[in-house]
Amino acid sequence: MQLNSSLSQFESLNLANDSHPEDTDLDIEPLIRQPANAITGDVSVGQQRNHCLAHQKSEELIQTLMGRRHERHLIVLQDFPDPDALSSAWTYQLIAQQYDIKCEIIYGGTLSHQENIALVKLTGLPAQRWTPPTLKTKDLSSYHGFVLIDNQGTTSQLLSAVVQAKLPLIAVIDHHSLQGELKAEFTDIRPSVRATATIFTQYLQTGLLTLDNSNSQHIKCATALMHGLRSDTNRLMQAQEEDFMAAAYLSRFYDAQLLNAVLQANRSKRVMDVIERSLKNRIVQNNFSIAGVGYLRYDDRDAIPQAADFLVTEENVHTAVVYGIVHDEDDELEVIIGSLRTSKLTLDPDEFIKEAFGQDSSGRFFGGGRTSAGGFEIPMGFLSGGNENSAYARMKWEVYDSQIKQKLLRLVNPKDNPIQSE
Ligand SMILES: [Mn+2]
Repeated sequence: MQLNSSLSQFESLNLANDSHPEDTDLDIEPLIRQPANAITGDVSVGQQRNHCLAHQKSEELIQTLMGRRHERHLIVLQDFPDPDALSSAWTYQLIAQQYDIKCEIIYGGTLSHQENIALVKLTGLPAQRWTPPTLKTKDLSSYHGFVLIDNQGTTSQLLSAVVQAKLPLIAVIDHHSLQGELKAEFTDIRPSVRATATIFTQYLQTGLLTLDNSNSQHIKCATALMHGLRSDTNRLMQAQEEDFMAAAYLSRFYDAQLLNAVLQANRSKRVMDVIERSLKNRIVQNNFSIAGVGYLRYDDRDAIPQAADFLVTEENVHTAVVYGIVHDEDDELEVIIGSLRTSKLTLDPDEFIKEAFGQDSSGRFFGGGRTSAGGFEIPMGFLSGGNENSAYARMKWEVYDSQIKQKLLRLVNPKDNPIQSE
């Protein structure tokens, strides 16, 4: 079986290094016989390091999963999961299944981007929405632990429930900057990698799961990974060598027609309206484009990053920030949600957002980011609701809008701020 053979490869490597250096070539041969190496023939030092790390992490993950056989786990995603998170979680579920571990993929918010809805529908991706009422019907003590993928718990409202139920954190696999101390049995956090899907594709390449072209679930999962990898790398434009290597590997399995169908999903009229508002309201200063879009419904939340994606395409703009007040169905709960997109290599979205908005009273940042993109969420607490009075609603928006602009412009037009380099 593939798993056993990959284990014995590690063992043989150790043996070779420890006691029989002269046999090294022979013993290592199966280990380095990977697709990427086979194709390129020669391998850069950096790539070799990546392969070592991927192998080491795969080995550690196998050990963790072996120790957790026959259990039930929850894979907790961010509230608004993206293709990178969804596809990576599905891959984890398929890997863990081989150890008779049953994983359920859950998220607390909603799938709001039309492409994400299409991805889940067209591939049959097994993700479940757990709203607060759903959570009440669940007996969390029937699970043995939880896993965080493409997030570190800071963007999920479900985290407090699993922590309260005292479920142990079994694994964290992510590519966002470190968000704080986490105690997990297995940790693979690599901020230098552009997509969590790349990390998972490397796991596949090391043999954690053997993809089979005649297995339709494998084909769909590989297609989802390809979509995740593309969407987190701005259609591969920000991809690096290891992301391309991962895409090359997936190209043997993915279904190009299915991917095309996912990408063809159209924007709703409400999303178009939000983009229009962002275009109308934007102010451009020092190559930053900043737009507040007012109130929008929870289900349309993903219009904000899409508007930011659009604003950053204007000439002389390198960074776009779009934000609005997102409310639930009964206007009870309101939260400021914002997105940053940048094409400026020296601007670190994580640093920028943390610097702009600071922390809440318990020391938690309002957001963070990864390469070229970031997001923030500021709860409105006591000021939530009361919008049936339109004068009040307008006034509330104006206050938040000015406050956010002040905080952003402090960094955009600095006298001596290190983040601004021009
Ligand atoms: Mn990601």
